[in-house]
Formats: sequence, C-alpha cells, structure tokens
Amino acid sequence: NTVAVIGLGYIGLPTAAILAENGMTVLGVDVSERTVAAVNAGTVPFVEPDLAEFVQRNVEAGRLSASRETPQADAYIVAVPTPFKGDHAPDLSYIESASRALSPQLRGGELVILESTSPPGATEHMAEVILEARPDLKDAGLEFAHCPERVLPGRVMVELVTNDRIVGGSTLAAARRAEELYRTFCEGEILLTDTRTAEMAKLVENSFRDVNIAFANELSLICAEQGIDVWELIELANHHPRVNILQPGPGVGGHCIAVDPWFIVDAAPSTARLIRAAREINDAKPRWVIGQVKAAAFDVQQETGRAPVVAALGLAFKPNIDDLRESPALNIAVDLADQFHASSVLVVEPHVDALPPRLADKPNVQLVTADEAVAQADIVLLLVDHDAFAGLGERVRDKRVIDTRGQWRRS
Ligand code: SAJ
Repeated sequence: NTVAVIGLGYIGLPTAAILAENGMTVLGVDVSERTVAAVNAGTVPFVEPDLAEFVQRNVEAGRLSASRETPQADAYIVAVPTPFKGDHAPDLSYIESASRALSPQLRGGELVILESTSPPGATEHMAEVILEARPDLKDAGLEFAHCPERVLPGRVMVELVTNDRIVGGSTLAAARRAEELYRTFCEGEILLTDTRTAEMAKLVENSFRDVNIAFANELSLICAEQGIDVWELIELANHHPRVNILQPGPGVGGHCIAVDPWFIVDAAPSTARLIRAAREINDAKPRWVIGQVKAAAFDVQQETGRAPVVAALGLAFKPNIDDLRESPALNIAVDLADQFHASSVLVVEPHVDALPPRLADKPNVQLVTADEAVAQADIVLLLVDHDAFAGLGERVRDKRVIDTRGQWRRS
C-alpha cells in the first residue's frame, strides 16, 4: 500500500511521516531540492515538535523517502500551497501543476486526495485537470476526495492523531476509501460528506474565528473613542453564560485565518458581506496601531524637542512561537522603521536571534533585549503577548505605553 504525498510543507511532511509510522510505504514529493535532500537524510527543513524524530525513524526504517519526481502509488495526497492573488482570488496553480505531474503515473483505480485549503469546487477542478491530461482513464475508477487539515502549528503531531476529520468524497465510495486511509493514524471521528461541503467547512472554521476577532478589534476602536478599557469590558461581558468574545490585538496573522475567508468572499462576492467586513477590519488594525504611535510620538516631540525612541515588543504572529509568517507585528515594525526615520526603533523578539530580512537593512532598527528596550524607550509598543513580556508592565509606567494585547493592563 503506497501513498505519495505531494508537497512536503507544514502539513504534507507531518502527514507523510505519520502515515509511514503507521506502516504505509510513503513517497514524499517536493519541488525543493533542499526539502527532498533533508527528508532523505532523515532530517526536517522546519521546526515542529516531534516531527524530526518521526521523520528520522521512518526514513531509517525505509518506509519514508522523498523525490522531486511524482511516483506511481495507490493513493495520492496533494498538500501544496493555495495562496491568493493580488485581488484576493485563490491561486490554484500549485494544485494544477501537482495534478499534471501525477497524471502520467496513473493506471486507473487510484484515490487522489486534496488536502490543501481550497475554495469550493477545487477538488472537482483537480479531477478535471487530471482527466483532461488522461482522458483514457475516464471510466477507470479514479476517485477523488477532499480532506482538510485543522492542526495547530506547534501541536501538529498530536492533533493529527486526536482531531476529528472531515472527508469529502467525489462519491460515497471515494469518501469511504479516504476514511480508511486516515483511519490508519486518526483516532478522532471521521465525518463523511461531499467535496464542496468539506472545502467550505475548513474555510468556515477559520472565518468564524476571523469574524469573532474582528468583533473584538472593532470594540477596541470604539472603546478607545469612548475612554473605556476594552479588556475589562470583554472580561465583564464574557461572564454572561452565552457570550464569549475573543481578544483584540494588532491585527490577524498566520497563514490561514487571514487568507481563508477571502476564498469565501471570492466565491460569493455580493453575499459574503460580514466575512469581507471582518477581513477589512482585521487588516486595518495595524494602521490604527501606527496612528497610536504617531500620536504618542507627537507628544514626546512636544515635550522633549527630540524624536522619540520607540520599542516594539514582539514580532511573531502569536504568543510564544518563533513564526513570523504574515505577522501583523512584523508589518508594524517595518512600517515604524519607514515612517519614523528620525527615531530609533528597538525591536525585541526573544524567539529569534537575528532581525528578519525585512528589518535587517533598516538603519534605524536594532534587535535588543527587553531590558535594553525598556531602559531606552520613550514609547513602548507591545505587539505580542509572549510570556517573556508579562513581568515588564511594572517597569514601563513612566513611558508612553501602547499595549495592543492588553497584557499589562493590570500592572
Ligand atoms: N488572534 C487574536 N485574538 C484572538 C485569537 C487570535 O488577535 O482572540 C490572532 C493571533 O494573534 C494570530 C491570529 O489571530 O495573529 C491567528 O491565530 P490563531 O491562534 O487563531 O490561529 P492559527 O492561524 O495559528 O491556526 C488556525 C486554527 N484555526 C482555528 O482555530 C479555527 C487551526 O486550528 C487551523 O488548523 C489553522 O488556522 C489552519 O491551518 O487553518
């Protein structure tokens, strides 16, 4: 029973490793020579707890290997990126090229699963691309399914096993066959449906979170106008048994929540009004934060006659991780550096040891420790509520503080 996993990224590689761990022969495919070489050497090209051990063990046992060429297999799992283009329309080109690459290897009877987060209709589109390349296999029993992942980065090897999964099949038989494959490692419930519902379910889960964060972010703007502490307000309102408001922040980051809702908006542009508004509210929050810094900088300039020193605490997209992808905190730090030429911008990020490329070439930016930042800054801007920053609230009382996460509100 061989499975080819196409795309060895944050989802594909863990999935390949866990299938191998459970006895499958797994062939991983990736366009990156570096990724292929890393996996074949039993190592991993990115950090995810426990993944390295899984990969090493299964490569050594001969159950997992990688290649740039798509092999013959009984089942294919496509886990390639689905970014969006400039107009927020989904870019299915990686799915299309993976489909074209696997088509020549098909003999009939294979199961092809799309795992990439996709707009409704993408699995049908993948099937069309494959059957266009292989019209000879129209009645050869090819089956298609969509099985979105829902694992949280940092807990992938655990959540792959424990999360429930949605499996959408092009037919019920296809769904059952995909269920059988995921059952080899998934201990959660496996819920069967059609491909379009499965695609939409994944998008809806992340949109639910985005809409609820947008609600919190909108409240933070209203409260700033009204002179109300938004975090106290939310805490109080959440005592209601049926109210559970999320937390405002400097914006929404990561690869999923800030992207997936746009796929729904693109599919239903005039109907998806709330989902679009939520995206716009969350995307606008970093500009509002910059406006807060500008106002504080103006005050400092008035008082002291010089440009303020600004400390930006945190670059990651959420607390206690080193992941800077699509991070509003990083974007804000870059904008600060550009807009406050005369100021020095002291960046603190305990989870990295060098400035990321987008900040490294800015002459007015330095990576410093939290102690240094707190000692030197006129304005302290808290962007990520890393545990490491929790105790600093006491020490910034004489500064102008912009706490976008509410981490210090009690100190
Ligand atoms: N955020 C807030 N306020 C909150 C909660 C989060 O501002 O109250 C911000 C975070 O700081 C971060 C962003 O939202 O910038 C996203 O963080 P997250 O922890 O909500 O989600 P991700 O992107 O790490 O993972 C999400 C998860 N989806 C849901 O919780 C519905 C995960 O289960 C999915 O597998 C993942 O997206 C994915 O791959 O789609």
